[in-house]
Amino acid sequence: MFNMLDLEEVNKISSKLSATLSSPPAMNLPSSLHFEQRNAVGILRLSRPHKRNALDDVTIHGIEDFFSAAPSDIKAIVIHGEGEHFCAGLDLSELSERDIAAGIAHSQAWHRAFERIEFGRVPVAAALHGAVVGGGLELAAACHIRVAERSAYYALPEGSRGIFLGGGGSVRLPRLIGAARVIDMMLTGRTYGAEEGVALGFSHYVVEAGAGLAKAVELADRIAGNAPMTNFAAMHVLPRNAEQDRASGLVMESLMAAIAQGDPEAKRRLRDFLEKRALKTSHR
Ligand code: 1HE
Repeated sequence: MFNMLDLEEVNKISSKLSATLSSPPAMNLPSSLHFEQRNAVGILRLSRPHKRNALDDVTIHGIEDFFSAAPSDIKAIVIHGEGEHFCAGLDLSELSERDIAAGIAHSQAWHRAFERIEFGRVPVAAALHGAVVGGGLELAAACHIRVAERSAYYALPEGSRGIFLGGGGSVRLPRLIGAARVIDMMLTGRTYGAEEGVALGFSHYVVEAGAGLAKAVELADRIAGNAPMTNFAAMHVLPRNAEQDRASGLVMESLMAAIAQGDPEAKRRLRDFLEKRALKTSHR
């Protein structure tokens, strides 16, 4: 049994413990990445503007680490780039002396990092502007929602540099705009602007210059208010169902629908609707 004094002590320890558990763990990000949290939305900024946010090995590992351990009170993430461009792709200065085995390992490190984005814990929105090229486009393609400012343009300079996609782009980009267009971009260096990009499927939204981050945060905030099971299903089940055979997809859909409906959060929301209560998003 606790006496009065012990109980106070226990309460103090317990509130300290819960404060520790709900505050973001110290993140050891490289200087090329900057993190900030606004309520339930985490904002990750590519912060290497002097190199047009080119992705070096340290940044790729930082992205993998961040998406593997994003604070648990974050329900959606926005990624954007500092300076005039979203991202100039692979840091070409690191490319020079790699042998074949090191080249495969390098590409696989990008795959790991971008898989953490696409199939991680929470949905990710990208705010795009300026160059979204090469590995920068591969990074954008791994996100779930893309908002493009009018300055955004898409290209695959790999073709003219004598190299190939290595960050999952040959798998993800054809699913966005079709293999024939990706082949054209690679072979001819064709560039698409923001308006064409939204029509083709590169982005979901086009906004005015300077409005990309605010729009992406607004969308992320809305996403963060969804029931977690709905976000899980949209991120993990929807894209897999689009790829698997029809019969398996339908079974998976039934299972996911039943799981989502069975979640207490769905039951609460349905009750609120039926009892005509205003929907309160919980951001839990
Ligand atoms: C870089 C990089 C980079 C800029 N790696 N350092 N990606 C590319 O082929 C795109 C290469 N970059 C460009 O075409 C242009 O830089 C931009 C059109 C994006 C921007 O142009 P601009 O005039 O604003 O900048 P800049 O003067 O070209 O570059 C400024 C600095 O950033 C300069 O360094 P500085 O030390 O001389 O000031 C550039 O060298 C540096 N910089 N982009 C290294 N990419 C997993 S496989 C993925 C394969 C790929 O991504 S291939 C595509 C690579």
